[in-house]
Amino acid sequence: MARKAAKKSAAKAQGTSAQKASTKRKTSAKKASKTAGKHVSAPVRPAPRPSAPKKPQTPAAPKRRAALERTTRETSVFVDLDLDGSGASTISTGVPFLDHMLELWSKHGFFDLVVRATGDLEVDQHHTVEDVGLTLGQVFREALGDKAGIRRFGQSTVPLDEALVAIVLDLSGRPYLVYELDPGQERVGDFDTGLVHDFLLSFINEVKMNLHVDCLRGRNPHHMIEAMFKGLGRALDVATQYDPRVKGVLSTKGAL
Ligand SMILES: [Mn+2]
Repeated sequence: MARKAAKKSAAKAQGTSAQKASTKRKTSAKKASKTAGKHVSAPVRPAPRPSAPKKPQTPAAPKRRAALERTTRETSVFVDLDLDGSGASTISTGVPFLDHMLELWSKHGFFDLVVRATGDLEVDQHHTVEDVGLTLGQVFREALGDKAGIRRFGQSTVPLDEALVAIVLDLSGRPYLVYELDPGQERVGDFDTGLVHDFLLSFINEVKMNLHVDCLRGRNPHHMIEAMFKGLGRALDVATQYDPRVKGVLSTKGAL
């Protein structure tokens, strides 16, 4: 019974192929014999090819991602960072204001970021904020790799209501911070605003970068600090992007 059905469908397929051949001379005999024995509906089409494993069209850019767990007697910090992300983040440092700022930084830098930190918050927030900055800096530096092909410099001026903050930076290999942001208040909620300076110092020392922060104007410290973190994310996004004109590292010294 099954054999009969197969024969019938084979005949049908051959017939269809033959018909097609008569109208379209391109259909080869080889193809007709291939389709014979299979149940095919007219018109005969080449069977979809099994999808081959996808290969990158061009040589793949190096994956710019790094992760690190750093534990001391004061804190334990885990950071996972992808420089070529989408801006997705999962952040839990025990300091809600810092979580808020790192989320903004990741979003506006298009960095994928995971931060998990536990620290001696019973002492104060200083160790935790500083060590998150330090670990993030180490991971950022590692993810950057040899800095070949990147723009190196970045800048961004970001407003938030009345606040306006300018960021200029250079992934130069030389740590230097100029921080001209006076929040005018010691605290935002329970967050010590002075810790932003400490966070940035830890970060830039590990990344080995030059960073200038100028708060051009502002009244509300939350706004000023938030504009600073957004601007830092944006400027780092610019500096880390590849420029096809940059061959090797963008330096007359040949090293960054
Ligand atoms: Mn906010």
